[in-house]
Amino acid sequence: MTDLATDYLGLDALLSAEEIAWRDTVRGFVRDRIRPNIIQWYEKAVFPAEIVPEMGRLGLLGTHVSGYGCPGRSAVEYGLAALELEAGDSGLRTFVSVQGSLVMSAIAKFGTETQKQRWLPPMAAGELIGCFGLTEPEAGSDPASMTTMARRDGDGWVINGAKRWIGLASIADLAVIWARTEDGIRGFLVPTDTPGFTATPIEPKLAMRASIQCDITLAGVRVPADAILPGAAGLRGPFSCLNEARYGITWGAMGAARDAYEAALAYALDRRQFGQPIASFQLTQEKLVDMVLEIGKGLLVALHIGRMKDAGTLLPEQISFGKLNNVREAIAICREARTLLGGNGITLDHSPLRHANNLESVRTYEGTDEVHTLIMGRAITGIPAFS
Ligand code: TGC
Repeated sequence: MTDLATDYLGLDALLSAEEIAWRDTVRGFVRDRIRPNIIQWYEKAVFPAEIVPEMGRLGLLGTHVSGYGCPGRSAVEYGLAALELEAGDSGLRTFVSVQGSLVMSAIAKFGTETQKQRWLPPMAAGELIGCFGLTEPEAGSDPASMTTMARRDGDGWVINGAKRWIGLASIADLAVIWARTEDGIRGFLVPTDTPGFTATPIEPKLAMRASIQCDITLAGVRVPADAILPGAAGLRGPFSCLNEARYGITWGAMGAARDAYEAALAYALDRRQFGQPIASFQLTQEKLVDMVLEIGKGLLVALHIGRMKDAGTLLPEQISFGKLNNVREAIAICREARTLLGGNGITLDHSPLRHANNLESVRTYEGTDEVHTLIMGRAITGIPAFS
């Protein structure tokens, strides 16, 4: 492969030496710890919990949270980590997103000093795992319609309800549960060993097989008064956390796309049909070039959005641009990459279809294509068209 094959636009020139070094560190972790095992994890539907402390030591958990033992890296550095992790597998990037962007950022943004000191250091170290309970069986794109209730009871709260599609819940130590109260939607820190809390993995799945997504039931779950996140009132709280995760996806999806493209390119250079490498055919080159175009554009979008995030100028509506565009293009790239692999592309020996399957989930969670389209539609017309 040529230099242009791996970085056509020379985008490394837009990164600092420190950013490149960090990116390469994460790339090395993916090469050594994820790539050799991902086929087995994916096939057997195993989340490799044993690598969580390694991720903590590397600084992958709560990457851009500051203080309390967290790495305190920039948004661009967090994005580069997501890019490399998702080149390995979306399931592993999803874990890092749930832990850092959703759970740790909820505590860092909205928690008390005591809550931060109690939970953030062990979560950054990968000693404790968190999950984020927003989505419900009947409230997916419309979390405002959630029915999980928290009512005051003596000096504490009692929570009743159900959550669905909650990453890592069955192995989590702590759940951030968003619930309706008489004062609107509030967040609660619920240790998962609290009586009445049950998490059940949703199986079997055709995507995200190296990760875990669960149903949660909350049956009379009693938590003390200080379990509430005092800084979050209303949907603004969970949506602020979703911004972080959606931002990471903007980068991560391009990692999956890049890996699928590189797999297809290597295969096309090697695979011979009609007496020549299939990379020599015009139709093959067109497919590869289309992938390079969209990966280059997607990475530029991710980097620009990351630089705006670091500058403090990024609007949530601009994150929708990145999430919508980059996941949509990534899934198209992965599917097209599979076509270059022919029948061999449907085996787990090759990554494109695994990535494409994973991206079906990524396309849906953290806001569907439709939700992000309508967020952008509202931003440019001033007219909400959600209902
Ligand atoms: P809307 O009236 O627009 O807003 C309500 C309040 O929230 C504020 N807000 C935001 N704040 C920060 N960032 C954002 N992105 C925000 N979006 C809205 C808004 O300013 C308002 O604040 P306030 O103070 O005025 O009350 O609310 P809406 O109900 O009309 O929103 C419509 C819509 C469709 C945009 C929203 O509901 C939405 O984004 N829906 C998609 C939900 C979603 O992405 N769900 C996926 C959850 S993923 C998950 O739970 C975990 S997946 C990972 C895993 O566990 O594996």
